[in-house]
Amino acid sequence: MSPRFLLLLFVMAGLVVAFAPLPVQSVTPQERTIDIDARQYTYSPSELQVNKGDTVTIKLISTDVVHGLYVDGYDVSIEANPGQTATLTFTADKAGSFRFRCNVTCGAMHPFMIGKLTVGTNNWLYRSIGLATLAIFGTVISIKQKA
Ligand SMILES: [Cu+2]
Repeated sequence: MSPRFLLLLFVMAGLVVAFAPLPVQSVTPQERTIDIDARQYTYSPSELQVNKGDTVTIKLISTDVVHGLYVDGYDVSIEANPGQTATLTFTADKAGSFRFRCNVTCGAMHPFMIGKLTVGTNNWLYRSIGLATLAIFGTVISIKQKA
């Protein structure tokens, strides 16, 4: 095989690993409980990652004034009183990136109190493992060809 053909073959294999749709869902749905601290004007954590199909329970703990949490796209919300915990449970049945934000006016910077919920499978993990394996094979073969 010519080196050029081999290179082409590896590039194509790499593209398949990176972009081919996976026929099966690679993770089984889980129940997740996530504690979120809310204070003026931030959530902690502000980035949530779950898998599609997961049952997500958010425990919103407000540490100063009344805060809310509304998830765009899912249209669910809760409100937590100062020093108290509010609980919201929903099924993450829509994949994608969704903003969640405070829906209780809590002060001057209130509109900036936002976070991100990412609902997806861990495909990228498997794909990056696949790409790494390909890269190792490619390196080994190109070394052998030079020898
Ligand atoms: Cu607010």
